[in-house]
Amino acid sequence: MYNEAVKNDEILHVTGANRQECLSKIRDMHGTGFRVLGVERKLKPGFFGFFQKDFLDVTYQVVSNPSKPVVPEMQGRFGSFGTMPQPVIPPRGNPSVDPEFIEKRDVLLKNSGTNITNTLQIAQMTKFLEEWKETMSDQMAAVLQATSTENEHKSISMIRDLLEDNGFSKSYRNDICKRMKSDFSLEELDDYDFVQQRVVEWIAESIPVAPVESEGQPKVIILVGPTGVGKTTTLAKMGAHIAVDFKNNKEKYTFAPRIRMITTDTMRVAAAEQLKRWAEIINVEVDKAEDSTRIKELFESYASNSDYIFIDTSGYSPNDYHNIANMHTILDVKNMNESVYLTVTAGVSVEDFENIIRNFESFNFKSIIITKCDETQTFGRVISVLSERKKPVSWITTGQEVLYTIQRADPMWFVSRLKGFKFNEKDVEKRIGNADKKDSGFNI
Ligand SMILES: Nc1nc2c(ncn2[C@@H]2O[C@H](COP(=O)(O)OP(=O)(O)OP(=O)(O)O)[C@@H](O)[C@H]2O)c(=O)[nH]1
Ligand SMILES: [Mg+2]
Repeated sequence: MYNEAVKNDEILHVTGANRQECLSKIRDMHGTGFRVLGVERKLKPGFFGFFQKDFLDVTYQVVSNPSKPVVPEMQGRFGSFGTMPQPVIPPRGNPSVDPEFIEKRDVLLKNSGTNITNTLQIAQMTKFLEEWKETMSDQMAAVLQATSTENEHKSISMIRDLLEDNGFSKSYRNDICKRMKSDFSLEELDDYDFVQQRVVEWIAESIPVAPVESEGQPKVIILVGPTGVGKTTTLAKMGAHIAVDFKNNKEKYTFAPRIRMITTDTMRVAAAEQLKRWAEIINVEVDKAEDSTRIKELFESYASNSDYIFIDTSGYSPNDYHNIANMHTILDVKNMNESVYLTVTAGVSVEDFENIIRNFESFNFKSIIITKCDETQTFGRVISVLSERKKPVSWITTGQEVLYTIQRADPMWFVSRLKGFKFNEKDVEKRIGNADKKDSGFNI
């Protein structure tokens, strides 16, 4: 069962104890007319998990012109057996010659100056360049992985698979595996429990968490983000929790917190109504503001008699540059000392999350709120992006109800939801210095 080449469209597999054996099997069947597509080490099931053996699974294609060199410096390793996986030309071309690149660059240069439209154009440009860079590094990673993972220590391969199951980005997975190779001795790698413990500690350490803000009188809190992520609901949750915290811990307060709510989502009647419905429950008025002049007026009249001013905004697609720029203008009020939070759902893909960060970057958001954490069980995607883009997370939300479904973000909350890892939570907590930092009330 593990020795035969199986035809599956044009992609074929052969398995064997090592690469040499696989390649000689392929040569026996096809001569030199083949191209290796990938090499994967797998585990042959044993009796109740015992006597497991690993084997190599080589994926290949039969080609009519096998000797065509693709990656000259790699040829020595594979030349006589077949050709290497062929790097695909990046779909959008090299930026130095790509017409789309030239066009975007010219528009940008023509409009040079610093206004929001340019900021968004720069975001588009950055996206394009990052995509290109990513395509190139994916190509390189595929080529390198084909040659390196077959010799990888079993613990590293197992962690690589676990990270993938948890949705971590390819670059995050590669970084962790690289660190394992450089930080662990062979004996340490042989101790899989030790390895898992340390890797979870690294993951916990990599999650940037925003500190609780203490400044600001009043605190002006603005939520921005794509459509339907839960901005309005999250503002209602924040307001409701301040009210509940006051009710439960009156000794902490000299007077009841004074809360105001403003919505800039004036086009949709339902949007203001939705916020009003929540606000009524905690006895808070909601004002509408269609432009920055109105926000300024409201801010000036509330500044001296409020503790919190919450500003809700319309959700826009991260690619709707026009409306995002408009919202920027509406929120442009001097001396408001606002804290802007980007709101994103936990189920977002790595690529979309990066795109959202890029296109909302111009709001200079302080931190990120991850909503709908109850709707997914895979948190590697958000951890990867928060860590790689160095964007701190401040809050998470976990349900549609307004009460008790918002809490401050804590790395332990995320790592305790990792699938398949065996580790001691208390030791991780000690390691990241979280053990004695317990939530004391609802501070925004
Ligand atoms: N499961 C779950 N649903 C949530 C959570 N937060 C909000 N929702 C739901 O998400 C939906 C959209 O919430 P809104 O608060 O209207 O989202 P929004 O970002 O203000 O939407 P727009 O203003 O249209 O951009 C509603 O059905 C909420 O009940 C959460 O933490 N978990
Ligand atoms: Mg809303």
